[in-house]
Amino acid sequence: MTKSMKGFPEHFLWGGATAANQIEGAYNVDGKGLSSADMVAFVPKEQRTGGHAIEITSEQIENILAGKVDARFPKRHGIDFYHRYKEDIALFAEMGFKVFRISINWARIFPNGDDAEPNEAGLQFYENVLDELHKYGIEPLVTLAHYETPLGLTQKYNGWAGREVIGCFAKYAETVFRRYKDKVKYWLTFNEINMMPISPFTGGGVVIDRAENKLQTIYQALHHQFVASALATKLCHEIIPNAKIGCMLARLETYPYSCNPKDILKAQHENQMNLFYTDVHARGEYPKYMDRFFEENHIVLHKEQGDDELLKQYTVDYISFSYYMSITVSDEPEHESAEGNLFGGVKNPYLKTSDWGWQIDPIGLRVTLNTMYDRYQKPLFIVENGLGAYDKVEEDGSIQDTYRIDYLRQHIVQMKEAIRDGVDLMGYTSWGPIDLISMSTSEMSKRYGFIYVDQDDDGNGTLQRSRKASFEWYKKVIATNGEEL
Ligand code: BGP
Repeated sequence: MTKSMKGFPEHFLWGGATAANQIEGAYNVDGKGLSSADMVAFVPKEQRTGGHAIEITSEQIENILAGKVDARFPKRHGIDFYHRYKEDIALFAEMGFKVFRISINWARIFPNGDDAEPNEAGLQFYENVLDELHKYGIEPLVTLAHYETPLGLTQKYNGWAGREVIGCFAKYAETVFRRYKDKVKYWLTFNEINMMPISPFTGGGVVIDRAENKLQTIYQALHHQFVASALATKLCHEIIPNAKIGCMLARLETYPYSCNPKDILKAQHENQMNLFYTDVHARGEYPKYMDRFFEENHIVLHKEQGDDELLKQYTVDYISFSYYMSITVSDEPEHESAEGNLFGGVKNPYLKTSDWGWQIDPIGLRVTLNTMYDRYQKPLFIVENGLGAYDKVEEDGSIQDTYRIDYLRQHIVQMKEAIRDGVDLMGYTSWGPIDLISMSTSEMSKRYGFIYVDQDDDGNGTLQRSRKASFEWYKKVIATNGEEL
């Protein structure tokens, strides 16, 4: 048997992934400032447009701040990880996690985003979490920005649309690199950096309603994030020489609906528009195909001297991505649209969908791993994957989430195949190992966890944690390094 036939590498990083705003709660505790995520109110399903509820206008922000809005903000309360992290980490350790992905909420460290001094209580909180992880030999994987832009930066600079935010971010990054340099080896800069065009407020605290040329604002904000990401990479390597820092993309593997060359071309374009982000991060420059896109959309990026050099010099060490579904596109409008699919496209007749209409496609994960490794030859890390589903608590208190086990099993099988194809895969952190607040809908009932949290969409419940059937299953997967699925 050749080495590549052995399956998962010996030190494969198995674990789970979360984001501060979806788990911590305690949104106004210990000096934390408000962040973009704290402003997202719960919108009932019937009132949502496009399946999600994450955009916001400047007027809404003003009204919320003025207390004129009577709404619930589920991300402000999360699942109270802030006070229960010890219990939760003990459960992750019981499953045998090798790695746990968290994000640092920037507004805990710099409450307004541009304060002169960091907030010690915020720094101490993450230090406690990191120490708790190390107590069990769990390696932290830390995202610097996971949909949490301090609201102060939105008010002052329109979030990442303002170039000033680069400097604020660099200061924040430097602060946490220095503080946690002996505790964190794996870092990520921006979560799903390609969220910016889909939801600029979520992606970068950018309020778009008053922008004259929306695309200009969006791609300018992105340019600022690219530069900030390169700066963070530079700082990380200077401060923590043995650390690895990566980028993070919501990977949207896109298929042509048919062999009609028009469909093929359309799919190729969509794939380019998705891989553009990792092209910049990994190859260190804007790909040529973006020139045409910018020209046709009247976008003129304002770059400052040194920007291009920074991008070129400080490329990422590894590429991480989330993978939930694939997308299918057609040049012919009559094909039924895949409505629930967060990122649109048409219905793929070969795929089943989740309770939320996301098209489940494990083989697409193998395709994506091969595509990305061929393109970049850098190590890959799957930092999100999972099934959002309604769970039922049986009378005896158990939760038989076999559908979740099936979903994860099928994806892990394809990861193994990709490794056999020659892909260098560092690890896998399934999304939401403990139930958390949904990013796109702010629902609690969209559950991903191995661990159930007793809380409903209205915020009622004991917050008590319990193990689902998938808990034992994942524990076995990790213990056998992916051999027993
Ligand atoms: C990714 C985000 C996560 C997350 C996940 C699942 O896009 O990085 O924050 O929540 O999607 O999405 P949802 O919560 O909408 O089901």
